[in-house]
Amino acid sequence: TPLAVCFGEGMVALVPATAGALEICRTFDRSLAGAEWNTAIALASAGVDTAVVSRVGDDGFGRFLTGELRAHGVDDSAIEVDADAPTGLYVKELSPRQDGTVEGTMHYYRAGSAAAALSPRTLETPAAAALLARAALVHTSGITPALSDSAAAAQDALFRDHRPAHALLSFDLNWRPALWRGREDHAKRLLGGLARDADVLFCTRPDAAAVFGTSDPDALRALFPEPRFVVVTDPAGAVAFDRGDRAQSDALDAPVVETIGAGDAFAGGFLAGVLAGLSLSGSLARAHRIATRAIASTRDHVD
Ligand code: KDG
Repeated sequence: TPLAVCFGEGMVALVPATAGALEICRTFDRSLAGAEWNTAIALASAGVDTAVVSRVGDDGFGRFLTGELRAHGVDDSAIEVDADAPTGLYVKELSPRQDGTVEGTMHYYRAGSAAAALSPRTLETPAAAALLARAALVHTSGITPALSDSAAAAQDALFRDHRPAHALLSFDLNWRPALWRGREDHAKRLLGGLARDADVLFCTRPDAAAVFGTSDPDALRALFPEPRFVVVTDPAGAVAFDRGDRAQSDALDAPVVETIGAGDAFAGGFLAGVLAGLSLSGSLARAHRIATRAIASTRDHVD
């Protein structure tokens, strides 16, 4: 069976038990987060053989995260444990909306985390090199190069010197301006280059507008003719392109609680469809089904 390898930072998310300002929230649920890790869990839950290449701290949160991956059937053999730096953390703030859903805001506690020390060497460890050598798919996102210069160098290596010869390289734009403060122009150029060099590009309409200057799927396809797949999403649905093919789909009519992590699950479902040889619309349908599970709770990953 084809192997998928996801590359990026895993984090613990602390999610309040009830909506409201953080100054009044007393009880938090600890769960796994991190875009590429959420996608890894979605891929595994769709039946794909999946591994994560990353780094965590030698601490309880790091052991919790790798345990969660294993519980979801994801291979954690290429996750380095850093004795000197902590596992990344974020706190989600939940603000009630008029329509009964809640809006999540992310507060990061990740500067200097174990994953910020990702570097090209991470890809050269025997465990990571072995996984990459047999990967059919490698997935990463625009969050990883924001972590540090060495993490950006690692991602650059993944796209060039260490690019697995026979794997599809998948890139989710994941625009996180909070991680790029004061370096937005540099970030947009960098992310544009990565998007251009990927085989699969995922982006939301608002992220595409912010980074590429347009949210129109056909204009984005014109900007990125090279990747075989371009997938543009918004809460109402998605448009996907594969060579000459174009498919459009509506989001399922399912309960929405909170949407952070939905895009990661969507990417996992879509990529599982591609690996299984489904049609473009078949892959979109699979993506919507899994994303529906991610938006049904305040957690980021699918259970
Ligand atoms: O897509 C959801 C992710 O954004 C969330 O799990 C946290 O990885 C994260 C990030 O860096 O924002």
